[in-house]
Amino acid sequence: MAKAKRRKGEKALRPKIAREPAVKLQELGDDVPRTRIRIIGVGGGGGNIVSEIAKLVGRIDFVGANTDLQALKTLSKNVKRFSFGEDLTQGLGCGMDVVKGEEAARMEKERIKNMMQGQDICILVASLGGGTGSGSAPVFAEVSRELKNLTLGIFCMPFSFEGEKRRQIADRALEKLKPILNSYVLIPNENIFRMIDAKTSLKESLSMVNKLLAETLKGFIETLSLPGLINIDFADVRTLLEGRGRLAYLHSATGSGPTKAQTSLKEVLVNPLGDYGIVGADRIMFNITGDKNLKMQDVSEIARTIAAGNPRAKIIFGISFQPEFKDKVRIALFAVGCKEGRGGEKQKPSVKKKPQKPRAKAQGKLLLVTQKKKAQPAPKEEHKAVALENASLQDSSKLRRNALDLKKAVEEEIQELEKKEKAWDIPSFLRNKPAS
Ligand SMILES: Nc1nc2c(ncn2[C@@H]2O[C@H](COP(=O)(O)OP(=O)(O)OP(=O)(O)O)[C@@H](O)[C@H]2O)c(=O)[nH]1
Ligand SMILES: [Mg+2]
Repeated sequence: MAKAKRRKGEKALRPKIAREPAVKLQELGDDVPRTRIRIIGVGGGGGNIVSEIAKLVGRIDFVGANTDLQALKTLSKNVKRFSFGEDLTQGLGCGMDVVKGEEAARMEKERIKNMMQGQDICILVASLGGGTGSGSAPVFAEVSRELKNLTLGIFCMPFSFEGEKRRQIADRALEKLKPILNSYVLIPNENIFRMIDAKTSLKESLSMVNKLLAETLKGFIETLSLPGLINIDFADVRTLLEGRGRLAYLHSATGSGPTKAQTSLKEVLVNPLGDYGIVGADRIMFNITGDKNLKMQDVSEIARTIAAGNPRAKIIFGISFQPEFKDKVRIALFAVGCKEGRGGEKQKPSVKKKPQKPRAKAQGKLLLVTQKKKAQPAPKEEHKAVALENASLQDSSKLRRNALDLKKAVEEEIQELEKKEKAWDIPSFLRNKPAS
C-alpha cells in the first residue's frame, strides 16, 4: 500500500510526489487540487478554540466533539457538532473523569471513524486537563492513525493555579497522545499571563489564547488551501509531518508599513504563547504572503534568517499574493522536530524558580552556538535567530509581560549579541539597515 510505505521513513525525506487518490479535485477556478483538512476540537476548550478558528477561515471542515451537549450548543454556526458517549454521561460531560472520557469515545469508535475518514490532514485540538478532551483525544488520534490520515495535535495545557490534579491529567494524556500523532504543538495557557494585566478576567484570558491560536492556524491553513506563486501543497506538509510524536512550532505574524518584512519576521520567530522556538527543528515550512510588490530583498532576508539557526534542516517555502495584503507581509511558520523541555510540557506549576541558574544554563547552550563560530564567522542572520530565541527563553520565566515587552527583550538581546560580535571582530548584518 502506498500509504503504508509513506509512514515508514522518518529519516528518508523524499522529494514531493503527488498522492493522487487521496486528493480530491475541487473547482477553485483552475482545478487546483485542494488538501482536505478537518479540524476537530475535542472537549470544552478544544471546541471553543475550533469555534474561534471557524470564524476566521472558510472552506475547511470544522467539528466540535464533546460528551457535553450544553457545550456543543455554544459552538459557532459553521462548526459541525459531534456528540458522543451520551449513554455514559447523559450528555453532561465527564467531570474530569478521564476513564469516562476514554470509554465514551471507545464505545463510539465506529462513528468517530466515519467522521474522520476521507481526510488528508486531521488537526486535533484539545485543552488538556479535563475528562473529555484528555480521555478521548487519544482515541480520536488512534482512529486517525488507523485511517492513515496525517494527524497534528494542538494542545493547551492547564494554568498552574488549576492545581496538580489537572496538570497530571494533562501530562498523562499528552504522553499517550505523542506516539500516535505525527506532530504536536503545545500551548501552556499559563503563558497568557505575559499579555494580560490585573484587570483581565479569566474568560477574556481564555478567549485571548483561543483568538491568538486561531490567527496562527489561519496562516497555516491558508498556506495549504490557497494557491501561491511558489505553492506549498499537501506533499510538502506530508514531508514535514511524517514521523511520530514530534514537537512542532506553529506561528504566523503580519507586519505592515515600511518595515513590514522585518516586523513579521521578528514576531513569527517568537510565539508569545509558546515555550520553545524553531531552533533544533529539522523540517521547516514557511509561507510569505504579500502583495504584488513583495520585494526580493525582503524574501531573501526572511528566508535566510529562518534558515540560519537550523543549517541542516529541510526547508520548504512558499510565496503567495493576496490583494488584501497591500503593504503588508504575513509569514506563516511551521517547524517540526523542535527541542522539548524548555518549559513546554515539562513546565512545573507554581514553584518559583531562582531566577539566575536554570535560565543561564539554557542561554549558555544557545550562545555557545554563536561562540563556536568565532574562528569562522556565523551567517549574520544566525545571530538574530539566536537573539530571538534567547529573548524568548528569558521571557518564559516572566509573567505579565505584554507583546511590546517581548519585542523590547528581543531588541536588547540583539544589542547584546552585537556587542559580543564586536569583541570577536565579526561584522554584524544588523548594522546594515535592510531595504524597506
Ligand atoms: N485555551 C483554552 N483553554 C481552555 C478553555 N476552556 C477550558 N480550558 C482549559 O482546558 C482544561 C480542560 O477543560 P475542558 O476542555 O473544559 O474539559 P473537557 O475536556 O471538556 O473535560 P470535562 O469537562 O471534564 O468533560 C481546563 O483546565 C482549562 O485549563 C478555552 O476556551 N481555551
Ligand atoms: Mg467539558
